[in-house]
Amino acid sequence: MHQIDFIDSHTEGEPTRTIVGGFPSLGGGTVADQLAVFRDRYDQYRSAIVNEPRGSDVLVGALLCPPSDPTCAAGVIFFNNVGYLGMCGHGTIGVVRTLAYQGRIGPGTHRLETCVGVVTIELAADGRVSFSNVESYRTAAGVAFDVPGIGRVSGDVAWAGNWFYLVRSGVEASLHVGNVAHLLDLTTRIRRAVNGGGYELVDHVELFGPAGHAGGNSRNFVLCPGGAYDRSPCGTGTSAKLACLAADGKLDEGASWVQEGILGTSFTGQFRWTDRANGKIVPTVSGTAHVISAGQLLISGEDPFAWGIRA
Ligand code: PYC
Repeated sequence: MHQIDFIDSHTEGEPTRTIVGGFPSLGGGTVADQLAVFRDRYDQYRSAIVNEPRGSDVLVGALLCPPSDPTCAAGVIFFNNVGYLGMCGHGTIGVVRTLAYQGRIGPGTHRLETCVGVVTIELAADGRVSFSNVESYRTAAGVAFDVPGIGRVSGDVAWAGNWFYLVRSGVEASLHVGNVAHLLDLTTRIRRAVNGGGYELVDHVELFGPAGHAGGNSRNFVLCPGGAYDRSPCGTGTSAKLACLAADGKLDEGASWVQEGILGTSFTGQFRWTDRANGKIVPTVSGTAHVISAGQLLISGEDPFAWGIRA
C-alpha cells in the first residue's frame, strides 16, 4: 500500500492538489531534472493522484520537491490528467497558500523553482498571493486558421510558462458558465487547427469577451491541455494576455489589468519590461486561494484502478 499526503486548495474556483509527502525521491538536481525522472519512472503516480477515481480532469497536481536553487522555499512540478505543465499560475497561488497553511512560509517574499524557471511570490498578510512569472512573450501575432465548423479564426501565439493561442477574431460566443459545452467544442476545434498549422506545442486556447463586473477589463475562457476548462482566469493565460497587450502597446508598464474567468472570479495583472525591443516582459498576477481538504491517497495493488483511470 502506497500512502501519499495531499492538501487540496482552489484558486478562484480552480482546484490544485499539492503533494506534501509520501512521493518517491526523484534524485535531486534541478526541478527540470526531477521532472524528467517523474515522467520516465513515476508517471503512474501522476495518474493515480489527479485522475478518477481520486481526482478529475479539472484537477492540477503540484508535487513539492527539493529546489536546486537555495534561495527558493520549495521546488514544484505541476501536472494534470494528460501530462505535465511548465508553470501553473492558479497552482502557484494554491501551493503558496498550502505552504502557509503548513507553517512553512509566512507573509513576505518567497521564491519557487519550477521546471521552466524561478517564480517570485508575495504572500500578503490577508492571504492574497502575487506571483511574478517566468519571462513571457508573444511569438506570432494575428495568425489565421480555417477551423472546420467555425471558419477563419485569427489570434496570437504566446509563451508564459505554457503555450497559448489567444483568439482575437472569428469566434462569436457568449462567455458564461452555462455555455461551457459549446465553448469547449469551439476551443478544441481551434486547438486542432492551430496544432495542425505548425504550432504543435500550443496546448491552451483562450477566448476573450467583455467583463461581467465593474472594474473588470475582460473575461476569458481557457481550454486546458487535457480537455477541461480553467475555472479560474488562468494565471499563465493572464500572463500571456499581458504579453500580447504589452506588445500591442495597449497596456502600460505597471498599469493593472483585471482578467475575469468564466466563473466571474478575477486575477489582477501588471507587467514590467525585461527586453522591450523583443517584446519580453515579466508578468505579475495576483489572486486568492483557499485550502479545502487534506489527507492521504491510498494506492493498493488489489485495486484495478489503483493508478487512476487514464485519460
Ligand atoms: O493558472 O496557469 C494556470 C493554469 C494552467 C492550467 C490550469 N491553470
